[in-house]
Amino acid sequence: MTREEACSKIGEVLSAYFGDMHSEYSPYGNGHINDTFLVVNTRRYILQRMNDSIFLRPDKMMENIIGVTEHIRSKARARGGDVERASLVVVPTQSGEMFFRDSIGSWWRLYEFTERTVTKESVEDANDFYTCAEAFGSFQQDLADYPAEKLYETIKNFHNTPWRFSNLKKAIEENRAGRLSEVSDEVEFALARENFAATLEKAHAEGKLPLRVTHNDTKLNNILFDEVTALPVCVIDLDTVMPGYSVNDFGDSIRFGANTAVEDETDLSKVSLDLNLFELYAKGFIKGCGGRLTEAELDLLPIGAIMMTFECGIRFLTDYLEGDTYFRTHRPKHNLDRCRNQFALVADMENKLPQMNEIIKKLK
Ligand code: ADP
Ligand code: GN1
Ligand code: MG
Repeated sequence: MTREEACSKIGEVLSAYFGDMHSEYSPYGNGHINDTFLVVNTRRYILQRMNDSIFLRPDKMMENIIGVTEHIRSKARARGGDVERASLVVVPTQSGEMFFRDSIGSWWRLYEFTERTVTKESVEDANDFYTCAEAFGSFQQDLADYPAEKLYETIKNFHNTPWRFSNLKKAIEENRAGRLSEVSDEVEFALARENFAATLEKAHAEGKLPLRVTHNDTKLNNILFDEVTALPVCVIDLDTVMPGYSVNDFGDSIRFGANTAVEDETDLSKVSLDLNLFELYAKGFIKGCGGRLTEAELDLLPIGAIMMTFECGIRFLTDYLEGDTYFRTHRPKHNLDRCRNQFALVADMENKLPQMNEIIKKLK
């Protein structure tokens, strides 16, 4: 089923939530995974079709989200924060369900639109990146006492880089979309880093890197900023909240926000790691984590940045080889462009590893 077909029962969905009330709706945002719509009637909502080829149990995912959002709201209440906007608010259907399954089997959920907020697709003001870091750090902090055993693993092995690596190898062998000959440089780049791919899993196995409840998708556009104060209001996109490594939450933000180019920029001379943004983010994240990061986690922050960039690059390459079935693409070779971009960033980060280490040493 195409995405258009999967979304074809949207009228039925709106009836389940709003009965006969007339609603306007239009596609919204720049997410690569779910189908997001802005719905407007007496107020605004975010309606999403959950991607059930990626999230195999949307019902269990919604249980995670309800647990996590309640937990975050209780933390905001305790510190006298903006409770209403502190986390996503799931809106039930008229019959009281926390999600809706339409007649062709698509899974939907509705959130209140978090008003007076904006999303940023790139760092326009360096201070936004600092406050974003603090927000992702304190998000992790807020969930430090969340019972991890209650969390359903929405995507198995999500940030298990050696597992991602083996998927790439399988995609190379199968060459399902017949594109292998186009990507020999990228394949060579990836295969040369097989040992590196295991660094964090190895540190974890040796007891050096703890599992924590983490966000796992810490892109800048997964934070809502107040449109007046420009301060972060809410961390969104909670689909992948699962046990993970703090350094990956750090790393994924660096990958996306400290790149001097956007994720799919094709002029690779524009791609590089902005060390000033790296330093600002590190400062904010360490502060947001409230002194909880261990010495080993602090030392591995720069590796987390390279790892998330490398992993994302191999995921884009794998998807390209498999015929673009995972990430939403907007043009031919989009996944290949993204892969090249991420690998260029990895190469620059490898050169700048000594400087990244110096920065962390200074901040510890
Ligand atoms: P995806 O998993 O596809 O990335 P997201 O949940 O991140 O989907 O949503 C996509 C975009 O929709 C976000 O980047 C943000 O701009 C917007 N968005 C999502 N939830 C809300 C909300 N509650 N209020 C306002 N905007 C939202
Ligand atoms: C996806 O959903 P979105 O667009 O925030 C992906 C991330 C990738 C990112 C690359 C569930 O994030 O893992 O890092 O694209 N999310 C999922 O931009 O796979
Ligand atoms: Mg998102």
